[in-house]
Amino acid sequence: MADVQAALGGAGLRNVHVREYVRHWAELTGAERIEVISASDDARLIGEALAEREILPAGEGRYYSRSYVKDTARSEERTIVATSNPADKGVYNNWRPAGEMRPLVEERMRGASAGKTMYVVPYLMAPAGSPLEQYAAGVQLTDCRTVALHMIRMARVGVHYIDNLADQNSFVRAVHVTGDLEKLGQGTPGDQRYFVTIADERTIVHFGSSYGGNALLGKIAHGLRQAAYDGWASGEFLAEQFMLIGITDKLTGKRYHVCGGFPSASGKTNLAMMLPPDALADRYRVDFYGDDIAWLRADPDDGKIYAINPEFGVFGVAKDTSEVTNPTALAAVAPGTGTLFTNVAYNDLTHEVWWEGRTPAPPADLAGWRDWTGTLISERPAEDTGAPWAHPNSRFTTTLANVPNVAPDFDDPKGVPIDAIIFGGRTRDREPLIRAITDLAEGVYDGLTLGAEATFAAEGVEGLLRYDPMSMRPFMAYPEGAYAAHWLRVIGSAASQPIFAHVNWFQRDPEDGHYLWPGYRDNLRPLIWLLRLKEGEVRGRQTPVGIIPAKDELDLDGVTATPEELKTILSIDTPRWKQEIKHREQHLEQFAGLPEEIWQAHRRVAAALHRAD
Ligand code: SPV
Ligand code: MN
Repeated sequence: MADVQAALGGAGLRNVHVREYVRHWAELTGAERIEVISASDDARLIGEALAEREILPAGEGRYYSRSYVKDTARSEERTIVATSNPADKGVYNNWRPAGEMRPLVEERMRGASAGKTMYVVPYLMAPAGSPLEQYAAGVQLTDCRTVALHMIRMARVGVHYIDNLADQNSFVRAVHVTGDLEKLGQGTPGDQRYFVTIADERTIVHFGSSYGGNALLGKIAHGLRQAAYDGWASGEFLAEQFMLIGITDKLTGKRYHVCGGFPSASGKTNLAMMLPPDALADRYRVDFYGDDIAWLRADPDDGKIYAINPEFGVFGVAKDTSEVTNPTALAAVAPGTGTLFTNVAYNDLTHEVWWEGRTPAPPADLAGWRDWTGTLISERPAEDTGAPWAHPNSRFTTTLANVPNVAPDFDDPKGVPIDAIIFGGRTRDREPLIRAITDLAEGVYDGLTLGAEATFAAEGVEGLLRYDPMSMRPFMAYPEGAYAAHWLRVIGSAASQPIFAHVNWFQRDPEDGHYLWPGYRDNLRPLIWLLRLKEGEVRGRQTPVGIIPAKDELDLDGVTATPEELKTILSIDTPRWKQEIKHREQHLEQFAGLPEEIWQAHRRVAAALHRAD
């Protein structure tokens, strides 16, 4: 048994509530040693992990790890939000009673860290000094060193974050136990994994994984699920799966900030790290704040909505990251950045890494290359020759400060004032390049009906989108009706309202399927139009589903799209929208207690479409 008090005392951790919490879980999990971690321990932990071959060198100051083959992504089916109030049950939060879940998880965690070190990771999911700091402190316990290394990159980690709390008992208790990964029946009816946020006790208990959102508890479990619940319970803020960028007009000196949600595979990280297209680079600068989470609050002093990125790093999908799609991400994982790669392909001899889309073709010389499972590429069985080298959910983990265009004020505790909130899903039809929405209820309605094409055509009815409200479907922590009401209340309390917009970079030609818009850097153009619309510099064209750019209002200098392509992406397909509105109605009907303002917004849009023929 670990000598808990000696370990905590040695680390200078004085907070008595934290000490009691660590003692309780050390005893329950049977951990052999306790070690308190601060960010300054990184080099030592890296050295130990290299010595144990938990990670491998991947060039100067970069590292590589492989996960267990059945532990490669978040598991939505095994993720639960529990509370003691049955009224907290929503459609997507997978609610279960706290009293039922706690013993189930504890039973699995009991003795499961025997022989291991339990790392105590005190962290803050906010820039220090943020007005939301009281919701940001947490202490993750983990029995996996690689998870501790990831936490140091993804959150602000250090004992002082937890010892100086105004309310010493106000921290999230986040317990992670890996379990015996080979015996957990992942994906079978006997699946042993449980990823539970007991939201009304501010306690997170995750058992049965060491990967991503299942194991790095600051990010998704605290930064989204727990924070969304806290934001609602306190009435103070929203926690959303949003990217956050700054756009500076160098001519006028004005700075704007845009945040927004995108379902997975809809280009959120590429947008967050975007650079301006060459033709606009003299006039505009784009700054990176965050690619995955934003907390939003109304500031009583100036009546604006402010956003922070509570994270300290980026846990980005490696697949398809290249000089063309995202050069800033490549710079952020360059030698010397301390980046951790997981489940990409790795070369034993050269220590290089590679993933699908990194270069048009895989390395020609196969010597030393192994796929994400560790199998030598040259020895893969014939039936596997076409299989990807990297897992599709392989990742890079690097800090925000490594992103070359990180905003100079990314660490500002106050956050940045938000001018626009955007939503966008991958859709081959119906959604134009951009449509702006100036009414709050219509903006929230648009977020609630955000959808993207289902990945597998067989999954759905023709033309039916997979709805992902505000891109929060996997992270919803309380009922959707209350969620919509909370949005209306928080944003509605601001004297100066952000403008909303829906964007779509992925419209295709119905005949040959080619993309009608070049995307990537050129996505800055519709955003600039949106900000100009908000400033009253352009007027756009009103349609039943929002304002779209009038011909000549978009700056298209250097864009290769043809006039026909532009015409399609800047128009509304009314018959398709009439069909869409029926799907939306069914989608919204699932949500009990949806505010009347949202239904009114829906009916206004439906009536406007009906009139447009
Ligand atoms: C996501 O899946 O949306 C992520 C990665 O941001 S994970 O942390 O694994 O949830
Ligand atoms: Mn995410």
